Amino acid sequence: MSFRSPYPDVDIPEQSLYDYLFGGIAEADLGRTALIDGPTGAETSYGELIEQIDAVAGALAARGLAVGDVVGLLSPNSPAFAAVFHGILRAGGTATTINALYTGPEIAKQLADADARFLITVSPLLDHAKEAAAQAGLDDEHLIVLDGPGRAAGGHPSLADLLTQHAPAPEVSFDAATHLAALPYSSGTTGRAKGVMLTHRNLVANVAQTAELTNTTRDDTVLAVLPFFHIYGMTVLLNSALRSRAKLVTMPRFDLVQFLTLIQQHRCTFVYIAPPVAVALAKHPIVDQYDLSSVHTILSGAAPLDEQLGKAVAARIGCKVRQGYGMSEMSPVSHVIPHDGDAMALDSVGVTVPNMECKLVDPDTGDEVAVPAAGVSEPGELWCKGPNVMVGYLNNAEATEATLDADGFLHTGDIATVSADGVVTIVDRLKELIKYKGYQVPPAELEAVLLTHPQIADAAVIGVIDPAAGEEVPKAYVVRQPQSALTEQDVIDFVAAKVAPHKKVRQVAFIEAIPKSSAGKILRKDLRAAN
Ligand code: 4UW
Repeated sequence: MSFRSPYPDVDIPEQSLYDYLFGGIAEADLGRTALIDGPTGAETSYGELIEQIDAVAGALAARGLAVGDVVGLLSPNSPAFAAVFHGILRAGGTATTINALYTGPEIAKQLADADARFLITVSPLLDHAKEAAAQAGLDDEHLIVLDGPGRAAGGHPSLADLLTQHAPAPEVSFDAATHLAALPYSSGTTGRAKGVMLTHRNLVANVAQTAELTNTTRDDTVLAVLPFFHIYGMTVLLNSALRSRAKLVTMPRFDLVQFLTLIQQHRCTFVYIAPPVAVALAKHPIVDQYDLSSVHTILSGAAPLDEQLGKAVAARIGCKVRQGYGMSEMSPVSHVIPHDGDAMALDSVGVTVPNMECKLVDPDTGDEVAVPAAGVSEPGELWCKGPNVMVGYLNNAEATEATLDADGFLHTGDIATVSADGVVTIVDRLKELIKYKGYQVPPAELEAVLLTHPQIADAAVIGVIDPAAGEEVPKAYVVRQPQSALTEQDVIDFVAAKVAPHKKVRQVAFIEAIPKSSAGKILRKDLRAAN
């Protein structure tokens, strides 16, 4: 028995994301502030943002970007990110957004897999970007450094070069229902990171689906600390907040003092976070030194929020705390506690968004779990269908088929319950994915790194809860080669040198053999049970 949103379906216009967000902008809104660069205070109005988007689109097209070409975007949050992201889409390109903490080889892998034609970055990341561009076969003309000195000064093309080129935005036409807008990477339920194919329609739909439930209004000032490269920041900040004509204050990375200072200084009203920020807000003594009275809502997502923690934040800041749930493969929001959801438990993820159909399926039997007439259902894997669900993984029919079934349901790999009134609670994770501070850590990737060590015979990685921090961390089970004197710290250091900081192995255990099925699959359940 499937269940749907308690809210009526909404209209999803057949438009490009640019047309949907900016096409109908009121003349009076062009002068409103769209973005404030947190560190410098520099402001960009909606009118200026649109001009920049058009100029970036024109300059990229003049440099040879064709409809359907992929562009890598590797940058921390800034107003320029917004102009470039939407400029790529405006030119008919597809943005593959890359984690700014990635190592050179990690960036190169994504660029090569996505077949990116350009890489756009910032000068602090230039070393990694150059290494990656060289590995992916991109020459200097195709590496753009937003804040760089520019072509005239002998550097790479810069944002100033693009903006002063004054090339008109190209006339492009594509089908919003099928044309790819964004290609974020996610490991999904198993294996390594894969390109998640999201169309213009997917991204337009998710803004429309969430608009009435939780989104910001034109009176909001939104702190944009969640990274724009991740689907959560991309949809709720770059798309939803801009569509509602709110004001975004960008932060390049999380820093508690800067976070609190910017809220106080700009009187931020709406703050999207992941659970580790909630821990700081509930517990850190410094929070009391700031005036956070402007905040009316804090929305947490990307990993489970503890109910007591959420309540502590609400009491301390004096605001509403809400939780949402999503997945890159759903553009991402499928569930959220709405504005008026005060009665919903904070450890629930609220109700299904409009235009989506969901069901719970027993992973052992394949039977659908009944939605109860009263009380709460049995747990089951959450399956979701709707206009925000990806079209598939790039060049990976096998992974697509394993995740998206013939009826169009996406198998999330999360275990949930649903109450009689449609409130969903995520209770467990079936898939192998680990979340560290809301970031994805694909175990398969770390296992491949571990196996390159000459003293490691076999390895498996799972997520465990670190009792001190109360959060999930990656733990490696390692089988040493005979006579190896490898220590736990050696293993941690070896992986740390090869991956982005959030993917570090944080615990190690040496064992005799990795438990495996007769088909050779790692029995992660057995490892989890041993913890
Ligand atoms: N509780 C438990 C949660 C939760 C969760 C996610 O990196 P991805 O692909 O995507 C995300 C997206 C999160 C998100 C987006 C928009 C939004 O409004 C919101 O809430 C405010 C959250 O994280 O990882 C997807 C996986 O992350 C886990 C879950 O396993 C999911 O499949 N996850 N949110 N609230 N688990």
